[in-house]
Amino acid sequence: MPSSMKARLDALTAEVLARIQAAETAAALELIEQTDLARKGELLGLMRGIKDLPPEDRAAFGQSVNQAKTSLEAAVAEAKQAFTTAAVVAATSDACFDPTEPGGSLPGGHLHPVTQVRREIEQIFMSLGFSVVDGPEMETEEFNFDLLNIPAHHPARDLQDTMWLEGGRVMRTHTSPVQLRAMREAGGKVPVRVIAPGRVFRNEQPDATHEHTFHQIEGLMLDEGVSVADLKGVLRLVLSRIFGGSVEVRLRPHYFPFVEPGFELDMRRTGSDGEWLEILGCGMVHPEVLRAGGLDPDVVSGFAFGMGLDRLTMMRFGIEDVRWMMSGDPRFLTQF
Ligand code: FA5
Repeated sequence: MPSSMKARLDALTAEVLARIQAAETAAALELIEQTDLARKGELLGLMRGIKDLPPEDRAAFGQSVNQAKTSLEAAVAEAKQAFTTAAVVAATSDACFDPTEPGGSLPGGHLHPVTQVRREIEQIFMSLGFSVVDGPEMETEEFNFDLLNIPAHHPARDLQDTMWLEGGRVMRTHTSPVQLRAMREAGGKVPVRVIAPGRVFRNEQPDATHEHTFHQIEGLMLDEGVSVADLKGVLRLVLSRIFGGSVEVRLRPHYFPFVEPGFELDMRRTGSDGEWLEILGCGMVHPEVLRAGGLDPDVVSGFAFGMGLDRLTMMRFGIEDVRWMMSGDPRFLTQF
């Protein structure tokens, strides 16, 4: 083997080994692997000169290069291991380190305030014998308006700005269409005692008290001989439970096409001279609506209501702006 090639191999091996021993970080070692020990590095480049050697020397030279490569790779691996060990020793040599200590806790999520209040209200109504039902958010014009005694071209349609979809469908503007679905589901039988919580949609410019997407809870109680006294009694009981303590309620006449008579219900805490707060719309189910639901208004009567769940939640927690509800902002949500 020509001594010049062997001498270059030995010198190169010594140089690379010195670099490995001088490396101060694991990253520096990786760089050596990617350059000096790479296929295109000078060390393996020596292999290309093998063809200039006499045939009898070629095998021995190839072996020497391979050995040099293997021993340098082992040196890199050993140096890397030393860095890892040093890092672990550094991390654990702290007198306070306790390997048995449980890991730090991850921040936990929780239910949205609207969901918390919805679930509470569901529990209260279930304890009174109501069941919780559901209806579609995309409704037909028939269920959202017609069957609720709001005929086409009637000005009452303008009371709720509607998001219209193709094919005469709408995003439901209120949960009242579920009244009809529940009556039909019951197949003309009473009693019917249901609540239907859910999202509703209106084509509104949001402000502090109005959102385009918000939540209502519809309620419907039908039987023989249900009166306005039942309506007032049930809602007063439920609101007292929601707000913890006795509340007063008052009914103000209000027009909704699907009830007769219709009311807005206001509440305030018993004994307080505070302001009356408008909470929900309600009334005795209109005879036309009972008929549309397959019931005989001469036999069956009942009340319905639609409460604004976001506004109830705002009152419950003292939230000033309804737009926070849909914001998804953790600065808001983590307060509840
Ligand atoms: C209705 O939607 C009727 N369907 C309620 C009803 C049901 C009456 C059954 C009679 C019998 P109204 O549009 O007033 O009514 O809405 C009911 C409640 O939803 C309001 O009292 C209010 O609390 C809430 N609400 C209405 N519009 C918005 C809005 N843009 N953003 C947030 N809450 C709203």
